[in-house]
Amino acid sequence: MVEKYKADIVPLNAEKIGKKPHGSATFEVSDDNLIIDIEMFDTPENTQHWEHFHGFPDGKDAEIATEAQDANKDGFVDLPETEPVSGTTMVPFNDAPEKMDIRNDEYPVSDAAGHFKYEKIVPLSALKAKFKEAFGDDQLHLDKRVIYIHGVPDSLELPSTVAGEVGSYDAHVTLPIAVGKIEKA
Ligand SMILES: [Cu+2]
Repeated sequence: MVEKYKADIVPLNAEKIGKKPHGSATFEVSDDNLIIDIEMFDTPENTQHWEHFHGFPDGKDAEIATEAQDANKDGFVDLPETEPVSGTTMVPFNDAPEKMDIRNDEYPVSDAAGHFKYEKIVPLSALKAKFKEAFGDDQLHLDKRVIYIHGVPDSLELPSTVAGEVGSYDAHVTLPIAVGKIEKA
């Protein structure tokens, strides 16, 4: 049996970054694999874009962040500000999602037009084992998750009120630029 999920991905922080990143994602879950397809348009060009699904380990339904989540009113919705509605970073869409290694440089890079396409076949049992290790649940619950696309160039000036530093990566890497609710297709 194959379960299918999809997400329409809409811009976040568009006014501040001067781009309106948008796109779509599909997820196909079979017995053995999770097949992921993500395509994005109009992202900041020539930039690596972190992308993940975010959610709540306790099973609460995650929602997409909007301007309303700009708690400190600095004009930016940064990564920490998404957490009350979207939960925490869970699974990366990078070279090896099943490793659940969030902090690396193995995410897609947009071309000169701001386009990128990400396709990955993930071994589901490995991912579920790792997911259980991290969150105590061996089910991904994709229909309770949201997908985030992050990343603006270092050259974009961010006020010091924009948070989101993760290890050695600063808020440019983690700034959310687009988000979509994952739903059963
Ligand atoms: Cu993320």
